[in-house]
Amino acid sequence: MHRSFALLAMVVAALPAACRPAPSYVPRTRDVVITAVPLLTKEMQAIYPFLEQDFAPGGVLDGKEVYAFVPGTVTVMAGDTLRLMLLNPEDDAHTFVMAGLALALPGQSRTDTTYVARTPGIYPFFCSLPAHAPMMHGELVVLRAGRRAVRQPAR
Ligand SMILES: [Cu+2]
Repeated sequence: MHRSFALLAMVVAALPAACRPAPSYVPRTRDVVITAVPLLTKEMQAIYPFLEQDFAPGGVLDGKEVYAFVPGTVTVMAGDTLRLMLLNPEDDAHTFVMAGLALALPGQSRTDTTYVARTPGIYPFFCSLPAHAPMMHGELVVLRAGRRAVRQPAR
């Protein structure tokens, strides 16, 4: 019996990686830092003169300012625990809203929280301030964990 098992183990080890069963995934804790970054704000009109027209009534940014969450996409595996650090280094306030989570991000603040990515899917996160929508957003991508989580592309 031991000999058969050893032979099987040798055969499996000799298979190309694509043919071997993927190991079961063990959820982990991930540190994720997301920063609110100003891209085109009213304060920048002195640097970019074109912004004066953009922010004027009827301009393409009338009533808006462009901010981003960096990174805009966070990818984890189902079951992972995220230690989220949300940084807002500038003086304007923001929010961070996602399924099951709604946080105020005051100016020049750091907000720490924990989030468990339980279910596979794509979850948008965004700032809920109307002047920052729809530009200030991102996505949490939660991949299915388990033996079939990692697949080779079809040929
Ligand atoms: Cu905002």
